[in-house]
Amino acid sequence: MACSATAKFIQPLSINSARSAENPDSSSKFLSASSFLGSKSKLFSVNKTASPTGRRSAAVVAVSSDVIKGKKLKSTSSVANLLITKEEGLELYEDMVLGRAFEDMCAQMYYRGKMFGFVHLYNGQEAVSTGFIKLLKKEDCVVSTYRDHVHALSKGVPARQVMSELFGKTTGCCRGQGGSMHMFSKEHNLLGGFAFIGEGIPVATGAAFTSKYKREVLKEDCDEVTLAFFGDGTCNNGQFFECLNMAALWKLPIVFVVENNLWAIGMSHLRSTSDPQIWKKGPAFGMPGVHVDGMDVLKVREVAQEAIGRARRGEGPSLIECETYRFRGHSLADPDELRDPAEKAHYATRDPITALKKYIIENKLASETELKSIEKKIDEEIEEAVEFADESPVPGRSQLLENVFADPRGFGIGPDGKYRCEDPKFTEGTAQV
Ligand SMILES: Cc1ncc(C[n+]2csc(CCOP(=O)(O)OP(=O)(O)O)c2C)c(N)n1
Ligand SMILES: [Mg+2]
Repeated sequence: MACSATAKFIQPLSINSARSAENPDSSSKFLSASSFLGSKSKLFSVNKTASPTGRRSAAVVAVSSDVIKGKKLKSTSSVANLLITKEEGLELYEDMVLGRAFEDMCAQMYYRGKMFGFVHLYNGQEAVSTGFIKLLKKEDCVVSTYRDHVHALSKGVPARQVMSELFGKTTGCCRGQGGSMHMFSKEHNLLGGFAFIGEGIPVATGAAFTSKYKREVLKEDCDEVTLAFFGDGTCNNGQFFECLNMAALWKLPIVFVVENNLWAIGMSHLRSTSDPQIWKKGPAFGMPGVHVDGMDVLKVREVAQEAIGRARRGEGPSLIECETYRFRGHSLADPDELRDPAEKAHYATRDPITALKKYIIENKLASETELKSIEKKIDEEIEEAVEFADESPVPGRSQLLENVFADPRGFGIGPDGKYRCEDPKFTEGTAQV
């Protein structure tokens, strides 16, 4: 039978030591015991038909930061993987609070008319950005989507530069020419911000190819890794499959990070894809596929550590499906009337920031007061970012044609050597070329 052949092909993966090789069924236990996954039952019924043997979960890597509390793990290497120090805990907390506070401020500024075009916020998904990006080196690359502000912040682009970009000001990270969906910073190796879905995946694959080429052909000392972030809806797009193929074929140092927030605008993930378990597409191309609770930054971090390490060691790509949820509408223009209030309420109880805070306090990594002082510091940083953006100048008209033509002479620049757009009559009627 075709389905059992498929089940046979999907082999257990070596990406994560927490998935027990001694107990191959532990992954299915993890899934069924999990209080997570609002979509769990539906996902399961879909897969019962696809794989009646139940072997479909063989490649799921079950990771659990819960075990940290009990410290009951026998393998010391796994324990070492799971533990976070106070400094690490506070770094994760600060980054997630920064992402959340920044996005909340964006909503305010958008409704006050300070930003233009579509603005897509990241609230609820912070554990994914933080869990992955805080493990990177500056030289590593990140490729994002239109929901990109928080990836930029996690990668170290200063909040004032991101806010200024959103305000369309010259002090923004793209000098005001990109806006919300096109964050880019050469200095931080943030390669965008892409408005077309799936558009960033080939760019990320190319960046990973560059690293491999530098290392293997040019013999440079280069172990850089690229992270490609994209959504569940994007996984139905051809570029996703083409890039998985190339990445596996050439063993590229890349991690494909799917932020499965269960929705693509108003289209449910379960209604739009033949097999909702996206992680399974990894093994189909010969790379590890992992499903992780994307509302738990420690679990995400653990999986990320393995995948990034694997890429850095030259062992090839991984596909990580982080199941998460966005707490706001698709964009700030979306009234968010399609999603079931019960589903929203379910995920609201799983707020990744509240969960980390609880973990930090319960494990005595830091006190409530210490966390409050981080929140206060972030609030000040965001206020300062808004002031900075507000006071920054708008780009000059001549900037309109920069980065549009390799040589703007003949179009943007007239015979007198001046930018045509500087002529006050430039926008009256059709400019003569
Ligand atoms: C090539 C292309 N087709 C269609 C769109 C319109 N579009 C914008 S967002 C979106 C849904 C993407 O959903 P998902 O990948 O799950 O990301 P999320 O918004 O949930 O983060 C679509 C279809 C687009 N931007 N690009
Ligand atoms: Mg989505």
